[in-house]
Amino acid sequence: MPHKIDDTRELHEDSLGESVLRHLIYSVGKDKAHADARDWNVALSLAVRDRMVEGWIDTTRRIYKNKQKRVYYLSMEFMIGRMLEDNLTNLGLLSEAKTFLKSQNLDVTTVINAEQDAALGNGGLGRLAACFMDSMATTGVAGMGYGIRYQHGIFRQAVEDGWQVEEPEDWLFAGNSWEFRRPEVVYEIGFGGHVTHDEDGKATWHPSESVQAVAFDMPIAGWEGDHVNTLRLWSARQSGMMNLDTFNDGDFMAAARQQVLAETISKVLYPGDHTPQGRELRLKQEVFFTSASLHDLLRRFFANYDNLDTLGDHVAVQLNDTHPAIAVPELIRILMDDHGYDFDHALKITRETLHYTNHTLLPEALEKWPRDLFEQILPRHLQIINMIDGAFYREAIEKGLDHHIIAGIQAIHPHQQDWVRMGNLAFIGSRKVNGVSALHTELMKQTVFHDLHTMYPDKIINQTNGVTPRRWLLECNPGLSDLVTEQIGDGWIDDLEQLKEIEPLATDADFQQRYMAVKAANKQRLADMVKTRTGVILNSDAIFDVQIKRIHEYKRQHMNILETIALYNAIKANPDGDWQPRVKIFAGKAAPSYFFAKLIIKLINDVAKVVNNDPDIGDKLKVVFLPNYNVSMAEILIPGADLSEQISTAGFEASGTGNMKFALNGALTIGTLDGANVEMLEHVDAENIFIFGMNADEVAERQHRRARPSEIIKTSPALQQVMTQIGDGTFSDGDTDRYRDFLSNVTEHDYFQVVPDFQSYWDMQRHLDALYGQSEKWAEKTILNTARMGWFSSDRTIRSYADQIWRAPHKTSGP
Ligand code: 26Y
Repeated sequence: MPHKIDDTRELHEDSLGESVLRHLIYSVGKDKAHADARDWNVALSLAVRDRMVEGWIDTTRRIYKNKQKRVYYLSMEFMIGRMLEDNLTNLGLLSEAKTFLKSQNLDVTTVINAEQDAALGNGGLGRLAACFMDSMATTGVAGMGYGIRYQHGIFRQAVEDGWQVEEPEDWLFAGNSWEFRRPEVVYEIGFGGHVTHDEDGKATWHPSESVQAVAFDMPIAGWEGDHVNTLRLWSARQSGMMNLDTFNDGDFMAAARQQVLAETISKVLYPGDHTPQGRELRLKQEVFFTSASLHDLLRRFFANYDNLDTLGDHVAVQLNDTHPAIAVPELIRILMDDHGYDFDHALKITRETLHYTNHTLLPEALEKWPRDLFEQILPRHLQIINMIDGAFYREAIEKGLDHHIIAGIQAIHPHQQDWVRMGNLAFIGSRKVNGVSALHTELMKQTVFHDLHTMYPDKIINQTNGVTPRRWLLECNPGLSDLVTEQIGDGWIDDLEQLKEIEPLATDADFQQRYMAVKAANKQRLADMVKTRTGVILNSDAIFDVQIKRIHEYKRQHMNILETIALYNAIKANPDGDWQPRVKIFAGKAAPSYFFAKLIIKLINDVAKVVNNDPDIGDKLKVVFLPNYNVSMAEILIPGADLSEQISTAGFEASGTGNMKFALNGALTIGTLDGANVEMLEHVDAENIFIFGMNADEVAERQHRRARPSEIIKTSPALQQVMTQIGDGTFSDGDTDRYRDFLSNVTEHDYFQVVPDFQSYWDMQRHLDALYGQSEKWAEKTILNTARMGWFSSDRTIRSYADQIWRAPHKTSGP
């Protein structure tokens, strides 16, 4: 690396290989003869980490010296995946590492795969946070991520007899090579207790319990490694030492109990995404990491400035959904109770500093907490929320809003008093509020935040999501990366719009042939993984049709499996027909408490069993459910896909980011006009993306009318047959009970409108079958997708946040 700061200049002049060997002996404590893949992984990771530290210290000094505006990204979730290849790539060390591993007769993939995925998240929101960390470092934003160092990330999903079974995940069991424990960075986080006021009215909160938040840091290097930011994750620890009196009395269990209680706060990730969550422990987790992060960033602020008046000029805080929304009253509390600001001034500073991103409109995923629970755990914060509501009320009256409307948008409804509504609180306390795609932002204005938007018409803005091209093209698809680089150079890696330059090659026969050869190799890699994990052997001439994401009704995996059954029936009715072979691949986790989602997984597996073993079908159709979907699995699935399923009920998927990764890697999209699909359509053009079904307005209208699906089913013999088979036990060994709930859901209510969209979905699938047969046309569209997806780089997204929300400096793109 170009960077050598004075005091480390002489520290490692040795080659990467030499430092790996040194770490193998002195850090891992093994010799070559006894080292296994994980030992090599750790030794290599430590050698790479050494090389990140210089740029890290250098970046920290530079930001401090220039007083560069800092950006803090507060997120309950960071879905990072493996870090070794990412860091090797960004530091330009990948080929040196590969050469060295080969010289030791080691298989590179085996060594890289020995790292556990860091899966500290549920899905899209957490993965977005990870892409943003990479892009903030690449674009030179002085960014820092704050989250929780969960001891157990999202559960491991096993599939037993077709049903999802959750198993504990233990990513830290062999340690985490990337992290630095910072025992000196520790904050006391209080809960419960009461509040006193002195004669001047100054409040003091006396918590009845407290835990310590201890920092663990991971360096995050941007492309080319010279800007290195920090991801700081908090771990919970008992306050003070173990109670020695209890211990000496011989009651070790009682002493240990306190410790266990404190540590539960960072023990495990809550595995729900769009399900209602009302657990005290989750609220404590939110307070825990938000409060620790605010204290930490203020401590850093005071290294440069001596009062908080101008906080918002030097610091921008981004709240990743409402999970850290407690930051609003917590920052006001610190300003008032610790630094003597009056309420109005504290609110003003807070509203200059905080910003809130909304990721969902689903009512059940909007956080609210029982007021009583708040009062118990956070008595001072509740007082402050009431003050915020009071100030807000006065503002609203001044702006001419009516009482009823105001009551509906305050944090606490003044007459019902039962809930603290975190979305309203975050909105009121933030300077800017953003949605994550154009459509989603528009719907925010029209629906959940309608009245707040009327009151503050400039607050809501759009920031369409993006994905990092380093992980989601360069690393996961080396074949395509090399091909592209051969044609246009490697400038696209941090300036993805340069991919446009391959557009003229979309109709070039030679380029098409080479592009499709890369796709074929990626399909083979995917097929090998499927064979290893499920035993199913895939025909690589088939269309690889992939739907991977959390299992949820609004994402409509069930519409996909219904279409699969209809296709199975059609093939069976005419086995000698000229069928385009297809492989249906599904993967994704269901929230443990979400029965219907688990039933969808069971149905997929039941259908797979019948279809895959039917001799009439053979290679024409295969169905696969891959257990335990995670980031590393996505890195194999996405480059190997021909077709990407983005089929949510229009109006429900805020953005989607998998949709972008697939298209970038040359899969064609079958999808609805939902989330960022709408903007993908604008970028790739209507001939290159396959949109079907109702739009958001039509869906809303139909839901409003409570239109019943039965009329439509009657007119569709194919769909009727599918329903009959699911009910009569065709796929459930004669069990006519198993899918009773499923059938009544779809045929009676069908809230997510599978039935009215079914026919257009089916028609579009058959259109794609025919198109796949015209291989030159397919190749052209595939190449155009890659060429036109440059705008969806998260580097673009981050620069846009930096300009429009954070007002923070960054490197501009391009040469
Ligand atoms: C409150 C709790 C139960 C909760 C926990 C996690 C609620 C929601 C979530 C996660 C939401 C989420 O992942 N949303 C997704 O965010 C992505 C990034 O913006 C979007 O692309 C995707 O459409 C959206 O569903």
